[in-house]
Amino acid sequence: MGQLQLNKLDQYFSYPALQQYHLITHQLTWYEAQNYCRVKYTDLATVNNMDEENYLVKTLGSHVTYSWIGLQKGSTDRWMWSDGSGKAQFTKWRAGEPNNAGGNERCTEMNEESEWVDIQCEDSKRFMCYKRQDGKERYVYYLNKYTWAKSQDICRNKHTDMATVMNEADNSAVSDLVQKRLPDSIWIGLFKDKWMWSDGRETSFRYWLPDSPYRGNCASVVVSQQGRWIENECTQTTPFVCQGDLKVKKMVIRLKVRSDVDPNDSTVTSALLKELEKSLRHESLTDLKLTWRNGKNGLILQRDEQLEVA
Ligand SMILES: [Ca+2]
Repeated sequence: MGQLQLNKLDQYFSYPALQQYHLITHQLTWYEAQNYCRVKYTDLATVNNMDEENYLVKTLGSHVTYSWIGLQKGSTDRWMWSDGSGKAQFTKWRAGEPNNAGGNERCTEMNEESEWVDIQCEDSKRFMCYKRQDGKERYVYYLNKYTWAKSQDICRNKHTDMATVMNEADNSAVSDLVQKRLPDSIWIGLFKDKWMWSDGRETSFRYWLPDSPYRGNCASVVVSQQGRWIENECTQTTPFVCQGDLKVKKMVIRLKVRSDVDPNDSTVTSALLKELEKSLRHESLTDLKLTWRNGKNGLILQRDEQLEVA
């Protein structure tokens, strides 16, 4: 049996590109979509921050109008940070707060005594943003008064996000800045919601479309609204976005072999398979199974006269 040359193997195959989001254009209910994503990929898409939101919008392109993401209303309210960092660990509530007066207090102000109070998000207030720069976080105090959602938009567009207060030192820093410039009560980035990610992550980035009339327990992305999210009935059927790697990977490898042996001799083809497998395992691929795929005329290997050296 002649010598088989498999040196330049890497030129003949490539790995599937690793992508976090996958648009699936089948129209399914939220639950069907969740099941589909869990079987084929990892889960429905989670969006953790503005960078991922932008990538999501890019993934959707103009292929669809609406798309499910992995956000669903749960049963428990939690106090979360606007910048996505999740549930509040440190809090500085005024005595008797949060009291959810009138049943609709879902946003947080820091009062002039540096204590926190839950109030309605529709109130207009001065607000505190922060920007991340060179690994440091700096607060930026805005004197114009807006609703909590509008303040959030401004902070995200001009800086990083609304102010996150992780400890006593942060709380003093925010409060000092307010006292020095113009003492008032201000919005901070703390809000309350029941929404949960399908993959179990406790991140709290939200990108709701303001004043949407739709109500429901599942979150849908509206492509025509810069990818902002709306509540939607979970039984509606729309396309959706999954995240994670495809669980079943299939690669078709085309290879050229320079040899003087008979290409349709089964000992040749099985020896080739062995060599290929060795080579692929060397590329740190595990759990792989190689088979030959017949060509058009039923032959596995076909002579390429121009390449053949007799
Ligand atoms: Ca209150």
